Amino acid sequence: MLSGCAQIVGIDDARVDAPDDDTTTTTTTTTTAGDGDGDGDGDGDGDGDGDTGPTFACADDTFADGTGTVEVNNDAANDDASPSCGSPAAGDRLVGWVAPADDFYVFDTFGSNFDTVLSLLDDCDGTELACNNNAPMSPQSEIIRRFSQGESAVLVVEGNAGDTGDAVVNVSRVECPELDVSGQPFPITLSTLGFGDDFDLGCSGVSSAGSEDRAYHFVVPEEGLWRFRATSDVFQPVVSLFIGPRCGPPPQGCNNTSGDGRLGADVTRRLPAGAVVGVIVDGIDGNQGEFELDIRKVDAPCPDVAELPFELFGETLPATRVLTPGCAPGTIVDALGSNDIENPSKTYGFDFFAVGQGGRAQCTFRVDGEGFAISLIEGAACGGRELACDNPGFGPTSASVQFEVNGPSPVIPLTIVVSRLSEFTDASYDLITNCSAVAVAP
Ligand SMILES: [Ca+2]
Ligand SMILES: [Ca+2]
Ligand SMILES: [Ca+2]
Ligand SMILES: [Ca+2]
Repeated sequence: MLSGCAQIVGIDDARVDAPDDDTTTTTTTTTTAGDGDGDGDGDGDGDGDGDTGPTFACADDTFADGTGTVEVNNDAANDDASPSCGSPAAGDRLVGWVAPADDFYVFDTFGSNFDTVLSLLDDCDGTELACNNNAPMSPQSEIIRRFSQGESAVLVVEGNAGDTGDAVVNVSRVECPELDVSGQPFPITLSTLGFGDDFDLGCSGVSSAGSEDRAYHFVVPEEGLWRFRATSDVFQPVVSLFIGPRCGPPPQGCNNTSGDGRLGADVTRRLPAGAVVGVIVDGIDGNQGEFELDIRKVDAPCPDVAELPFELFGETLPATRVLTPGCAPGTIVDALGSNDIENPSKTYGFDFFAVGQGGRAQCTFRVDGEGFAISLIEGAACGGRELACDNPGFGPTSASVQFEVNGPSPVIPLTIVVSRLSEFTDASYDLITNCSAVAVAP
């Protein structure tokens, strides 16, 4: 159902704390389909279905319970609203809606028999909040947005390119992530116990199948570097961070390598204000239970080195770290074995050159020294997805990651992260970049 849900290994994640989200049992109302009377079907808000929200003077129908399905027919609809997406000047049906609780909601037209456009207005003739013509892989439309309880919207349903027919308008609460922790004071004590084994994150090649897990929403309050960290006295947490309001996208990064739940796991990324992210906390070895989730802004420059030269010799790590590679620990025990300390890392920006049509290019980034890990993150300023991470363990004296492009491609900013594995890592390292390119004449 959800794209990218191959990672979901169970279907028992049933929002045990929110039994009202089962959209299949909520009221279905049907506007007299195909009645051909324009928008004057007269049921307005006075359909006796118990909705107590505002009256939408413009609406052809309303959602009785805040979630569920409303069916409308657009064959003879008036052109009352003009969504900003799709083709203009199409007849539309307007459906009033009031949020039954603080949550993220999915508005879609799946099940309609024509090419739909869907937009949300904050009121009749109000400001457009969102607009969608086509959901991925579908001519139907889908919008996901957070609303507070009692906030309302007018859903505009119309045809794309003159299309009309029977529209099915669905509203449901986002089921994964389940809980929105935005605005909470951190750290907070949470638990994965009883919330089902839905994810096998495969973080650093370690399976988290068999351990219960839970996903949390977080809305980024201000631009900056944000750290998502979980620690536990009862299990070794795995932390995965993804962008978007619904579980499924590939993660920006994940981490599980401290080897001790007390030391925890963390992912840090630069995120824009207002970004909606999900953080999944999972376990390994079949363990689950109580943990502390800490989400906080990290005030530090990132990358440490704006432009990585092709050869750097005798590099040393700073005292602390901003980013934690997915394959290296963020927190370690000091050499005396008595204190938990931040494991240092250093970040380098690199602009991967533009590649022409038919050309291809490749770079290998290698850290020479014993006891280092290296990570490759797409995007400028420590803000993207981790694409590769190499932790060779102790013994080998180098670790490397590669990036390759088959053109055409613009310049792609990257961030390289070098981290220690422990206090016994070499004091310095060399960082060597080897690139090759095949250009094709236009
Ligand atoms: Ca219209
Ligand atoms: Ca469409
Ligand atoms: Ca779960
Ligand atoms: Ca799991």
